[in-house]
Amino acid sequence: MGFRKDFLWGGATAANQCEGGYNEGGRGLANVDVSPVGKDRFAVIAGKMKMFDFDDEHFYPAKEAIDMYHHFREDIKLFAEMGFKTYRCSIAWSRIFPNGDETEPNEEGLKFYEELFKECHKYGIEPLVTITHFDCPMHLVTEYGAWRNRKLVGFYENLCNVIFRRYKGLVKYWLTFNEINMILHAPFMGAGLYFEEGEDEEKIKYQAAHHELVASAIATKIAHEVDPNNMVGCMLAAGQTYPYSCHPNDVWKGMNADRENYFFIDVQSRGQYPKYAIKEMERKGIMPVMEEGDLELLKNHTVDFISFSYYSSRCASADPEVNKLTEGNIFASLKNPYLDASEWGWQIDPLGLRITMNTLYDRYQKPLFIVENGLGAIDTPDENGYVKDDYRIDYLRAHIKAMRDAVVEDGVDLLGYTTWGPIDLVSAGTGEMKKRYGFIYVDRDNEGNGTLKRSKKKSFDWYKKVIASNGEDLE
Ligand code: P53
Repeated sequence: MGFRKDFLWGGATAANQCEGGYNEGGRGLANVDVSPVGKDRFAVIAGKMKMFDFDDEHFYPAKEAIDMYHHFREDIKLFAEMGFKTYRCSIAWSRIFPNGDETEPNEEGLKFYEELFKECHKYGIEPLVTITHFDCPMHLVTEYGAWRNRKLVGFYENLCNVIFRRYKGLVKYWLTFNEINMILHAPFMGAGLYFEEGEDEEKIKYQAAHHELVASAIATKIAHEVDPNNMVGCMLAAGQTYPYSCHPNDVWKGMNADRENYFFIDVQSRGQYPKYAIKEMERKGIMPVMEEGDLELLKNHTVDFISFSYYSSRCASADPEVNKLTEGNIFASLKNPYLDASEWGWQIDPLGLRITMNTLYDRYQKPLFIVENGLGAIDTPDENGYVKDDYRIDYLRAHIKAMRDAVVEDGVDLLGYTTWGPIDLVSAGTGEMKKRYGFIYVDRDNEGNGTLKRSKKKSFDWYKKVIASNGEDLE
């Protein structure tokens, strides 16, 4: 026995990292548009450098991205050729509500996704739709302070009301917030949060997190009301934290690092704030303001499945000497001496995926869905424009093996697997094009040069074989 017969193989993208067409079809500006490539990006996505509009000094890769706005038929056709059963994409909120706070949606935006979903169904591909993948209409950032403001819950509810009704029968699998825990690590990217000097950042983050959690429960409620067949998932940036040593202080540190992230999923899946989080927020004086009925909403509308991204495990130490080695990244992690790393320093740990799957399944006992996994690497096309990406195949093969072990040997219930960026797209962390994940090469560089021509890499045919054999043939 291997993967279930209806296992959902596919790939995952996000609107702002591939669509482009930032001002077409009536679309409004969003936080993700104004995040530049280059040295200032991290300060911007962390909410520490104010960037509420374009300037002349920076290059903004999301404006055109890989122009999937105009290429989606061609791209979906290529996904179908690989045999995709599912395609994970996201809806750009500001295509549907350009400012975020309108009462009436923008028909042109709705139409765009309707056509995209229909194109998927043409090939028997089931869309898996992220309602918000790091995006927030800019008007909601400048006028309301984004998710720090309770009003966002209502605006998000409007969005959900519109899309669940409009796409009934076209979309069954929904994710409420991409990597909801990213609000702690990159709050402007994650939730449109920007901080003024002297503000209590933690307090604001947890207040915004509460708003997102309530919004997620409301989305789940509406999705189930509109169509009982709808399946709603939460989405975690996962990756187990290992203690750097067996010193109990390291184990304790690692456990708490994981709880910082599990906190969100505990609420979305178990329907209540975990005790450890309540104690911690009380101690720090950052308990969020809640409205009457919030706790009931959380309790009554938990998710149907747990989805997550997995790229790497993490490592934690309580020893200040060891901690000195830490390198700054979105998720700060110690270097694990037993692991190799990608060109971007992301440590490669297939067994860590099996460990993470088991931990999540033990904790929630709900079906899992791996909605992101992959290797960001520099690809160099040969003289014929062909990319022989054996390194990518090796990474994916090892992770799919580990995932199969979790399913076959450990009994984890897994709905599907979508690799990140089946077609090269803009990196969320760095804004680069040269950090590529795709089976499909896109001719475009970090500065926006290139023809945007699509071509198949070696991994294209490999993944096609993997899907055709339902994960049996990985050679
Ligand atoms: P990029 C950091 C750590 C884990 C997941 O990331 C992350 C990030 C952000 O860098 O984000 C997810 O493009 C995210 C995608 C993103 C992908 O991982 O920085 O959901 O939007 O592209 C890969 O290499």
